[in-house]
Amino acid sequence: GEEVSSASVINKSLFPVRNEAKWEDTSSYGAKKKLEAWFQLPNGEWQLGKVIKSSGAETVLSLTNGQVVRPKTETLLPANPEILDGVDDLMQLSYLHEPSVLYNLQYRYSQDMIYTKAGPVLVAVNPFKEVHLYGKRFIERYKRKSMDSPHVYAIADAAINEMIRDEVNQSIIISGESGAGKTETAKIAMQYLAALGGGSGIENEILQTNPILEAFGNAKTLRNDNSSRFGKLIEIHFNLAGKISGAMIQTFLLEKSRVVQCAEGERSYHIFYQLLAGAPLPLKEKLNLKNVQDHKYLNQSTCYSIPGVDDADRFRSVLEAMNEVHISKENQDLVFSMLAAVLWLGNISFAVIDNEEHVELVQDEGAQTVARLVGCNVDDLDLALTTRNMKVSNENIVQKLTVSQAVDARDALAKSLYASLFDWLVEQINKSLTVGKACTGRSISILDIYGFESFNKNSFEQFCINYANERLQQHFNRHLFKLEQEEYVQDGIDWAKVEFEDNQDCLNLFEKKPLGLLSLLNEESTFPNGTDLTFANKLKQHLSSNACFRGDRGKSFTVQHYAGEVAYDTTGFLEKNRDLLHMDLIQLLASCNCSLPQIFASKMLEQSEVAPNPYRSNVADSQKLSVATKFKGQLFQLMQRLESTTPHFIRCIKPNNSQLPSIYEQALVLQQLRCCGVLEVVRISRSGYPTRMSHQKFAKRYGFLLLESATSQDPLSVSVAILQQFNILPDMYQVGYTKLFFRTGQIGALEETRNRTLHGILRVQSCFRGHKA
Ligand code: AOV
Ligand code: MG
Repeated sequence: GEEVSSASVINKSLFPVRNEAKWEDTSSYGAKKKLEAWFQLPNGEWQLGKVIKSSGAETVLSLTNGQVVRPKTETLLPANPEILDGVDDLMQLSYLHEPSVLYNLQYRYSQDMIYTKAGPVLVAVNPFKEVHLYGKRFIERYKRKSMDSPHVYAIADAAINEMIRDEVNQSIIISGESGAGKTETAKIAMQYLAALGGGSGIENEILQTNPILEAFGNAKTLRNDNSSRFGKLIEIHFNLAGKISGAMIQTFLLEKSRVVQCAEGERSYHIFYQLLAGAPLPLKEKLNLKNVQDHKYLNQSTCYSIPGVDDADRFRSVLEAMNEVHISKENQDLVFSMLAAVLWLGNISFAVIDNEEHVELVQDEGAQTVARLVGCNVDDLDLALTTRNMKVSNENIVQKLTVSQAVDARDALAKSLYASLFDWLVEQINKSLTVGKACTGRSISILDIYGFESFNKNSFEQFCINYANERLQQHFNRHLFKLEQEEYVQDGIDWAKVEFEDNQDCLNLFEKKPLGLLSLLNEESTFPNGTDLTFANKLKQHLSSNACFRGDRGKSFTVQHYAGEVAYDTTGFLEKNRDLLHMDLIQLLASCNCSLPQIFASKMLEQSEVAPNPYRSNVADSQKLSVATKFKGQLFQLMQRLESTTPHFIRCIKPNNSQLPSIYEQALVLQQLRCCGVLEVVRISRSGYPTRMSHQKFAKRYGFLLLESATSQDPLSVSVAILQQFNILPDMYQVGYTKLFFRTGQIGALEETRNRTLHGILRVQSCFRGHKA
């Protein structure tokens, strides 16, 4: 890995290293005055300054660049005492506000300490370089508990211990925006769990599912060279002896559209490029594979490779992984045939004959190759792609398609083949992972789902992704409040329940029946005359009274998400929600003499039978459930499953948009902290008692400040004496059975007195030393 001195790149003027705390406290009694304070620049960034003078309303502050400013005192935020620099839990900060949290994370990040606790949540800042925190040695240390700094390993370890101790299933829920490090974090957690072993190589099999799923479900986007385009939950099963007995993977809503179209600078799914680069010659010939540039689905973007990634090499890793999870050679060949069929579908074109009345498949190399790979007749392929059988009042009529309808049919077939292949692969992997079938034990689930997305243009994909994030956020809120409040109750302190801002209104906006976003979308999707515009208009007509909704001009609307506003453009919403594969195409697949298309077809038919939909009476409609409905169902199931587990939350943060190491962009980090709810947790903590210290520690740390010794030397009595001497108001703290609980800022004042006293002692000592010399 490349070694970059992270500290060197960091903007020093923003966050000076504070090592010379010599400035004087000019106030007569310093307890309430800060020596340093945070000052907000006009561009929104925060700078630390030394307080030169404070006269009530105005404070004179000397910034690190030498500039002296005189802001209103009320606009300043107090800085934490130095002793709190880089604390490994944000809960330990006396002053919890945006600059102090930002500073603390950056302080740690510059020293490659990318993990920090925010109370019960682990915050992970993406290093974009190799950090030496992983591997056997570290796993061992966390297992032996000889290391306890915040880490994914520590979270995984806690999950294992709690699973065993409480006999409750656990979950590790990872969130954060695209490129923040969720997938890497999930793998690190899996690594730790796998190190527990299981026998018969099951742990290695579990790890080997990653290269397969990433090859088929990840792609290079503008944000992330290895962006997951699906959500994943992996449930790892343990037997009664605490060893891994198996696993089960569930996936959510793969982004199908990428198979047939992708933006400039992005790529389609990795596996296509890997296959083209890495397939041995005989396979290449058998599948009639050409160069990347020759396949239309891949050449819409001129991006064919990823810096630092060898696709051919990755292909070999995927083959190895497939062997490891027991996908037979024959099945592997079938998989590659399907991939090649998808690629060649993209090269199929249509010719207009009979004055645009009729369109015909051009029976060239593309059409021939597709027919051969899926095992059908070229004429049948032609018919399925260019005509449509319809039943109108018990009469069969054949409708001829226009060119654009035929192109849509072709693309729908490609998307559906790929998505079916993905699902089938997951099924094969699951079969291999559940050999043991030991349902007697417990499980730890790891959730790696797409994070909240807000782009300049947001479509149906973002709509679904952000809806999923609203659900997850609710889960996050509920559990954090619960945990927080449980600790108070356990330690026996008085506690009035904290109210918090929940996102139920936004969830209602999505889920309410019949007047919610999802219901209205589904309804409009079934109207033959429904368009994206009529859909947008219906939303405006029915939802404008909802505070989380705003109708915009034309086909747009805005949702006030917990993480911020997102403006959606309804273009393509209905089509993507319907996601129809016409019955003619399903029948074509069913008639193929290749086993995979047959299996795919029967799955689709099965689905349409078990899920009849009253307002989708057209028999030709294969998928009776809309995408949104299926997705919502999956999410509800997921939430139910997570609800029965003890959750462990990891929030990944992307420190810059360039995927580069050692660059920490304050505004970007801040926006994510706000979005992903870390500041929310901090806010919750502030209204409670964020600082906790055991009686022992408190007595030891501040006991020497007592003017007269306490009546008893036991830690609790000493603690109470300190509280009294420093006149800490009764509603600023609570005394628990084992700990003292403080409101924010209280320890800060004590710390300063302690520091001043220590400084005084030091000064006196150096004086003496001076005399001797
Ligand atoms: P994501 O899963 O959160 O994005 P990834 O886990 O794919 O993000 O991380 C993006 C990239 O960041 C990786 O490919 C690594 O190069 C780097 N990275 C992340 N975590 C680490 C780490 N702990 N150590 C070193 N490098 C890391 V998305 O799936 O796009 O929402 O959809
Ligand atoms: Mg990912």
